[in-house]
Amino acid sequence: MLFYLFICLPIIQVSLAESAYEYKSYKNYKLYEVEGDHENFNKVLENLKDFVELPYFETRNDKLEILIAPDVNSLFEEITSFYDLKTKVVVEDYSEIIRLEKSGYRRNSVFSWTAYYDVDEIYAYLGNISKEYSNWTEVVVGGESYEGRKIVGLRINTPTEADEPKKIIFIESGIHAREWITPATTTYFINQLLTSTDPKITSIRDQFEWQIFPTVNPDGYHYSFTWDRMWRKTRSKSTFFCYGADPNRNWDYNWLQHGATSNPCNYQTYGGSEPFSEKETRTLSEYIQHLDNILAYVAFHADAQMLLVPYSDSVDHIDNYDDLIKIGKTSLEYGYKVNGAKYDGPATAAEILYKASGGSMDWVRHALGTPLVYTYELRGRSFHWPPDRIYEQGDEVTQMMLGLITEACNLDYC
Ligand code: 0X9
Ligand code: ZN
Repeated sequence: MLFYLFICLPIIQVSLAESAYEYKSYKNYKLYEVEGDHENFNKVLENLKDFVELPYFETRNDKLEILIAPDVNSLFEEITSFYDLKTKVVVEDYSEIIRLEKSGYRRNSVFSWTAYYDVDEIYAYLGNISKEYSNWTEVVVGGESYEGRKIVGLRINTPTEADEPKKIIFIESGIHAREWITPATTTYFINQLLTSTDPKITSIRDQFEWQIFPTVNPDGYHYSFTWDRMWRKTRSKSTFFCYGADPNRNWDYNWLQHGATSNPCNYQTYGGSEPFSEKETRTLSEYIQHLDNILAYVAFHADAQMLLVPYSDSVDHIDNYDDLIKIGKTSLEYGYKVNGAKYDGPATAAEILYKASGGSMDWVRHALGTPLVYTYELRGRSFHWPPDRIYEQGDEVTQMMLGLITEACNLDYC
């Protein structure tokens, strides 16, 4: 305990000082891109990781992206220069991005896709829309959070002549609190399924039972919305001072093997005290386990702009890998036609992103044998996406889902 107290102290001091009374501003935090030897990226991170506040870092496209607090700036410059790394500031003042993001246009109390909304507002939208389409939609509860919130989703199941129950398409989104674009595009997609007059969209709506959960980490999302924009984890209490576990490292498959840490004070990838230690993952996994006949499990993340297939901690290819790739490619082609945005993949995370164990996608595939399992990493920069452009990714996701289903049916999965 003393050990954690020691390593957390500087981090705690910063966060208490800045966020005890108001939304953490991130004033003068700089987003850096670092180029050079990868081994040296790790050395820089090793030097900083447990001693200073690091709200975000990730290696992407051969570059390290890292957000640096003003009081760490000179130390960071010193260490990177010591390891012969080239640094470039890509965002001068991170608080400016947050300010713009929060100033999205809200039409008088009508839920829309030109602003970001807190979890209660998202749930209110689901409640309202389910009343509007009460003959074939219902609000469903997929689990519960540490702070006692429900994990609320929408079930869409239009009437059918067939005797057989429909296959289910399950959508999980918002497992990482700060990836705000994912609940926004998921609700956008719900709206498309319910209101679009495009026969292709109404046809996929009618062909399946949909279970769509826009924010499966409601405490974390609320915290990110009201206290700390960069919060990723749940909000369970781990030690006197450290909170939350990474809900995408907490599922019971190869738990803590790769890309996760057992340090509860780690801001990003603490895997929890044991598999399913988090109420969110435990209750949601129980809910999913009791659903019959899931054809596809789709998880939405941001913002690596790629499509991933299981497993995330191995480069081995699973038995229907070729089909998953073919279906994934068609999905990306459909998405590309909307705005010309090119995604990496489809591939395993181990091949194009990094190895990470304990994610929902891997557990679903391993424990339930669900045939089609994907993680979409949507677009953005360090989890930000302008609110007035949510519709772009909403339309892309709609088409990507259409492409996925079209190709899956071509290959006889439907
Ligand atoms: O690290 C993650 O959990 C995901 N990337 S993110 O930047 N959104 O945090 C990648 C998830 C890959 N899938 C699994 N690990 N199951
Ligand atoms: Zn994520």
